[in-house]
Amino acid sequence: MRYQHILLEPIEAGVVRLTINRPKVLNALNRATLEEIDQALDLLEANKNTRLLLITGAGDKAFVAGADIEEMRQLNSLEAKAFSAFGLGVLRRLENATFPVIALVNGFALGGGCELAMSCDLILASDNSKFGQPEINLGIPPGFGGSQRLTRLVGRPMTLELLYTGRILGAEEAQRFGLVNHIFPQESLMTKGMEMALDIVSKSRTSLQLIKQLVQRGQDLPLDNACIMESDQFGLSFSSPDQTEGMAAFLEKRAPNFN
Ligand code: DAK
Repeated sequence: MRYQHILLEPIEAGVVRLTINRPKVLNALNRATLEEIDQALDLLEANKNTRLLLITGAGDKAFVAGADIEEMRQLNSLEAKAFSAFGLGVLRRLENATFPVIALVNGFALGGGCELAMSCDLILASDNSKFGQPEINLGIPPGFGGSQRLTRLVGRPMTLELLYTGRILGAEEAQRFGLVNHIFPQESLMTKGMEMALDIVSKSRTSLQLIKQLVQRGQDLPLDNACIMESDQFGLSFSSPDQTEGMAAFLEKRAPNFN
């Protein structure tokens, strides 16, 4: 598959890296880039060997500096709604992917870039990274789920402050608010991301899938229903070879060997 705006590279052990590759415009997301991400997800979902996806931005300045303002400015109302719906759908696919997704945020993650990062399961950030939803300065609200995902991640008062002011957060502040899992020096972000990816893919694949579903779907359910879902998935896991292997390995005092 040939892409113009992204790079899709298998690294090792089923870990794949997707790089948004428009460094001249700080990796801004135009429609064609979102379409390529969507196509890449088709490919990754169809490939049984995909174990984990890393998403990052080309260059050392930006993860993604937002939706492409040059392209977006020309949209009429209906086109803007369609663009927003398409972007939301692509980001939702990351949240519902059958494999873990980690954002390696290596610079600006603004607007659609912050929304893209928030759709990933974990965010590892470089020490020079910056997060924010500055759409207010363009005379629009967020369009790829920022108002909703930010509220779920950092709470209502901080979301409203960030959306009202367009204030940009440094990596440490973003971590304090619960947006970022870990911060690394920019030059070691990829290595650290890969270390974490390899650790995760060494675990039970079935359990990873169940955990992702539980957390993603459960957060929007009433607690009782979410706990029933957990109980169902817990029960289901007892018909998986990974449960047999994991518990046998513990009792035999050896490391589990999950296939
Ligand atoms: N779109 C297009 N081009 C961009 C861009 C963007 N988001 N961000 C940067 N660029 C381009 C710049 O225009 C510049 O191009 P040239 O002038 O070289 O041709 C090049 O990238 C380098 O940027 P700067 O020269 O500005 O670099 P600086 O270091 O001076 O500044 C910056 C970096 C990140 C602070 C600055 O570029 C900046 O403020 N960028 C825009 C950040 C931003 O506002 N992001 C949010 C975008 S809005 C919706 C759908 C989606 C959305 C909303 C609604 N609906 C359809 C309803 C989502 C919206 C957004 O994401």
